[in-house]
Amino acid sequence: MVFYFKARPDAGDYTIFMGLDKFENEELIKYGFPEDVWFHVDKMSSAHVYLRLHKGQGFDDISEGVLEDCAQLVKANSIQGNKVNNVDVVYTPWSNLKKTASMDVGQVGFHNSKMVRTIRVEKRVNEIINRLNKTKVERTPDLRAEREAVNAAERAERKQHLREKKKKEKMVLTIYAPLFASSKRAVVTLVEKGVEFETVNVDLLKGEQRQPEYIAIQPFGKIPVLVDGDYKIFESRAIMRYIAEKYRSQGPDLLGKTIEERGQVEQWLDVEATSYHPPLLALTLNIVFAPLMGLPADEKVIKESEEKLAEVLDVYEAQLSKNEYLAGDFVSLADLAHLPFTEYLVGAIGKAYMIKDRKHVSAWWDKISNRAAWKEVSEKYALPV
Ligand SMILES: N[C@@H](CCC(=O)N[C@@H](CS)C(=O)NCC(=O)O)C(=O)O
Repeated sequence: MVFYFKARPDAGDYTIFMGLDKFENEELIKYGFPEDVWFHVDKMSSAHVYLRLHKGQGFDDISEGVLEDCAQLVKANSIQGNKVNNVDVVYTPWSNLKKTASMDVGQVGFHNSKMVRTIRVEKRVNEIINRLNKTKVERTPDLRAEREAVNAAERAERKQHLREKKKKEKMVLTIYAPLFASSKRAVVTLVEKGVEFETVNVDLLKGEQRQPEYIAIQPFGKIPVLVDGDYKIFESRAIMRYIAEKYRSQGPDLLGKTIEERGQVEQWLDVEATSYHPPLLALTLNIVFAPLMGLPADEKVIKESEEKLAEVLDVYEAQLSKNEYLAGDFVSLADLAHLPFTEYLVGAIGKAYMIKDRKHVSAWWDKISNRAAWKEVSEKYALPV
């Protein structure tokens, strides 16, 4: 038979329990829970009192009030200890209890004496004992079955945890709309890094990017988007940074090795986004897309954009006469970010001379556009127009 008590309610819902006799105590030792804390009057015979903590709680989580309840109860249930003042009560986690075959019934030792704490009980406090006794319930539990049920639940939880972990590990990244130029910044970074990914097509020409299901993923209705499990990121250059950072330990280090190199990579990524890309985008829209959509090309915009782009490329020429790549003598995201739209420039836009006429820019373009990763991307995910 086991006696169950409720600790002071203001401390939370805690059960304190003790066995009927030393035989019952043996069962309690055998089928205890990792959350159980064992109490005993030091150097005197006493009941074995247990406090069942909540899952995940440990020794240090016992509040002063609950500790006092347990110490009072164990003192009151010691024939000798109940009669004297100033008794010491020892307590330790159930897992620290050591029981060997040679020990007598009711005898117990500790694996680690450092895990045993002592609390001094000056005198019996009847108010505490009476309060605890009012909550007393007797049961004859099947301790072994209870323990086995908990073991089974823990095993199931561990299995579930493992399944989820495996699922997460197996989960491949998904990139939306790999065929379009902005998306290819992300795609080429994935390929450079040797990261497995899946693709989902979004037909911009049919306006699929404005459908509510897509807006739920990308509120601006733009591509690309990268989905990584529960995580989602948009803006092509942000995606590049995310991939390069997450998979830093594999493939080429596309962010630079030092803080100074990283600074240069960021600087040239910004140059691409704010100085190189806008005039090149204007050329792409007016020369490649306008005719497709039956719109007139704006010749003034074309002229001004070419002039602006030429000025930017002159700065690139100077930079690339000093370094092999934009951010230094190492290939980086800053270079890769240029690939998709420069492919339009030397291809459908028909202005390859802007690159070829600049010796260092031309050498740089040859190098980056001949990288295996880019070749794979431009072949596998050929531009739709
Ligand atoms: N700054 C964004 C630009 C994205 C962007 O403009 N994507 C274009 C395709 S290259 C798009 O989604 N256009 C569809 C639309 O505007 O409806 C990025 O780099 O990700």
